[in-house]
Amino acid sequence: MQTISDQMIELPIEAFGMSNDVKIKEIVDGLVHRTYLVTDDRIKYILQRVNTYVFKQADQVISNIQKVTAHLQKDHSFTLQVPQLKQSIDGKLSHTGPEGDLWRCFIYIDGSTLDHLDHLEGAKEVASAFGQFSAALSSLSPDSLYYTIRGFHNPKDRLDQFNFALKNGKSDRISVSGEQIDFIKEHQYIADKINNLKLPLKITHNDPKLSNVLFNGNQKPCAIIDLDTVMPGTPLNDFGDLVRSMSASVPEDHANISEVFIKKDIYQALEEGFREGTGETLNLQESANLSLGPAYIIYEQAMRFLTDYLLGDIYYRIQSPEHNLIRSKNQIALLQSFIVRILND
Ligand code: GN1
Ligand code: MG
Repeated sequence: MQTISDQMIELPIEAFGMSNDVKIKEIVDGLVHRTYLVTDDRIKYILQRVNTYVFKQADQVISNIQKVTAHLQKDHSFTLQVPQLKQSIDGKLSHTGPEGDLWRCFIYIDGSTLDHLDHLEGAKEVASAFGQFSAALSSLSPDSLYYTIRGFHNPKDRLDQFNFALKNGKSDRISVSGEQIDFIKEHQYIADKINNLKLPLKITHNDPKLSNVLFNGNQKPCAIIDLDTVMPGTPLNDFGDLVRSMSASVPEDHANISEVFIKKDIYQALEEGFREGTGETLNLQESANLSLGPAYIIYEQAMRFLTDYLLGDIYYRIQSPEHNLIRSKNQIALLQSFIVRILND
């Protein structure tokens, strides 16, 4: 065990066969897990404590990752590097600590994430990489994967959670969020539209944002990471989250909403890249309705942040009491811009 002193988190170094002489650095990124870069005699690993509040069935997450990575590794047309789990000394792909804390360890991929990317060619390459990921997994049956988070991008489930928060949330927070609550109610038609399409289930990444892509020294995508939410879904949602995260003018928690808008040229580059990457695996119905993906995902994210705010910040990590409300207002502004600049254009 090694302890990170300021947080008193014990890292199960020995359980993954590393020496007691490792270097540890916390990677503060992502809103869900705790992530550490561990260097053992110049070999690097990514050690993560899985958030079992978010992922209730962590063994199913590990099982999905194992199936998906094995499938991608066999597919020689998939040119990106594939994350690989390191076995524990017990021969397992995860380790449970004394307090039921669940850990897993990836072999480090030599690459880095980018905070922002706003040149068109880069945006196209990222979208194409996620498209290729989707295309490569089109030959793996969606039935072979677990739903690692129930109803993750299911419009009905998200609306149920929102309505639950309206009934059971903190009354002071409900009263200051009237405008946002009304907006969510008035835009439910977006959720209904995508629901009514009855799109076929396919394997999707479900968190395809810029920070889940590793870039090599030439600034080209070299790996897609964060496979926790790879499960059955629709490619429209993957395209949606790409647009949400990459074509926004500012980060998702930027408080000055007058500066929030969709960059149309980036949107177009993402669309081109995603269509190129998915190729023939995108069917006609998906292709014709592609722009509904971002509309829904931005709407859903506005609703998720607001739901969490009303319930008292139980899901997303926050840095200030109003963080989730700021995020929700930001996503609402982004959706308004998307409707004007893309959907109704
Ligand atoms: C969470 O932890 P991270 O940053 O990869 C969330 C995504 C949201 C995102 C918003 C499992 O992702 O769905 O889009 O925050 N992941 C989960 O920043 O809920
Ligand atoms: Mg994630």
